[in-house]
Amino acid sequence: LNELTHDRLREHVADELDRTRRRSAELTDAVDDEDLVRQHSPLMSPLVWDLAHVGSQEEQWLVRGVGGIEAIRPDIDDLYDAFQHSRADRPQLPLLGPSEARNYIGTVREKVFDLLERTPLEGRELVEQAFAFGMIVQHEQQHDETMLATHQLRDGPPALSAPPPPRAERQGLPAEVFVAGGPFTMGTSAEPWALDNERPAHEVHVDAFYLDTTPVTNGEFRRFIADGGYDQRRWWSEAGWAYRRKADLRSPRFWIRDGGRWMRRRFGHVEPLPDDEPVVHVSFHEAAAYAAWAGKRLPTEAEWEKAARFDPADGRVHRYPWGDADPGPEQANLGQRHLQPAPAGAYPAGAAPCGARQLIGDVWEWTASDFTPYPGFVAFPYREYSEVFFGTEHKVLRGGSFGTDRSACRGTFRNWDFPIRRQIFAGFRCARTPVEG
Ligand code: AVJ
Ligand code: FE
Repeated sequence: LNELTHDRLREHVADELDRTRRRSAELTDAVDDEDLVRQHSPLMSPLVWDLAHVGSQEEQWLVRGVGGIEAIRPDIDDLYDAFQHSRADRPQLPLLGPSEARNYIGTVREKVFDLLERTPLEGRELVEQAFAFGMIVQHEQQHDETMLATHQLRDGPPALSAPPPPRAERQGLPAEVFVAGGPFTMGTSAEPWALDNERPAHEVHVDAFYLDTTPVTNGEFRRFIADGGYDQRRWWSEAGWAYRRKADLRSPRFWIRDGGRWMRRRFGHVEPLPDDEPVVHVSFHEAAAYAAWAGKRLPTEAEWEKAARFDPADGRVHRYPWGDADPGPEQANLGQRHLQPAPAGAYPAGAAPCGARQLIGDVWEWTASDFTPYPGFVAFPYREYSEVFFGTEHKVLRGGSFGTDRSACRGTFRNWDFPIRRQIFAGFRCARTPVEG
């Protein structure tokens, strides 16, 4: 790599840090100080916690860890350690106030830019050094999506706005696409900003399957409700039914029954439920129950990734459904550009070789898979990032949502959450095993 390349990489990292910080500022400048320190839901931290947490991690991983620079606020490490305090307990902590938090993350960021200036970003260490900065970008972007979910839970007048997503032409689109059986390469060893849980690349055999061309829509989900889906034990797993009863679920979160019709609340607006939009704010259990009712099932994450990345034309996997180019506004609804999913069938330029659409962006998609390590997994940079979450407690979600940044979303990216969670921007699509004979 020549000098120019190093400078370009440095410039790219600096741009990504700036772009990300602007989003964090937009999400937190949109409301007043009282709103920033308030807990809008026991499921979420106050926004001011996320803001300072992002700075605290940046101080610990980059300023101290990579830079070996003297600590700025070692006294607050514990306050912003997600493992020390549950989200529900965070409002009671002696947190930094809004202006203190803003000053603190600004000070950390100045040190990071000094560090970026004098970090060689070359030779053997290049990948590791660039990764540390990339991880910080992704971490802040993930918290920006979490803060967006907090906005969705917040009561009161709308604070955020964005233009509507593009329309869709669904006519002539088949309901399902076919993916032939055979091996493909799952995960990655090459993607420079891939997190530990996406590594390493390894071969996986997947039997032939059908996959829904688009995510399941509100209109389709409405039919499940109208057919008594929430009241019929037979569509639900044991854990799903127990949760359905305990939480008294009757519809996706934020749906409102208004006389004879369905409305939904979205970032402070109450509006008619759009039938053609992918359903969002459903738990894994509701997704699995719908799939059973439809005579289908949820895809495994291997199936999802094969549909998204494998191109039978060249026998290779690609970074995204459309190829190896970074996502742009033509391919996918990412990056909080629109504050809702685009109608099912949108983004023809983002279609996968198998014909499936909207695998990237719009809504996170629940898969049937538990969050477990790939063969050859090595925890990096520490066990608390992914390893401590492996097991049967969490289900994998794929593909990112309208709230996910492109830096934290790719064909190999794995998100995870508890199967009862509904405040995240999660929907699903169904899969089906071909009947033999
Ligand atoms: C990957 C979205 C499940 O929000 O708990 C943020 C990302 N990890 N800070 C989360 C994360 C540490 C993580 N998820
Ligand atoms: Fe975090």
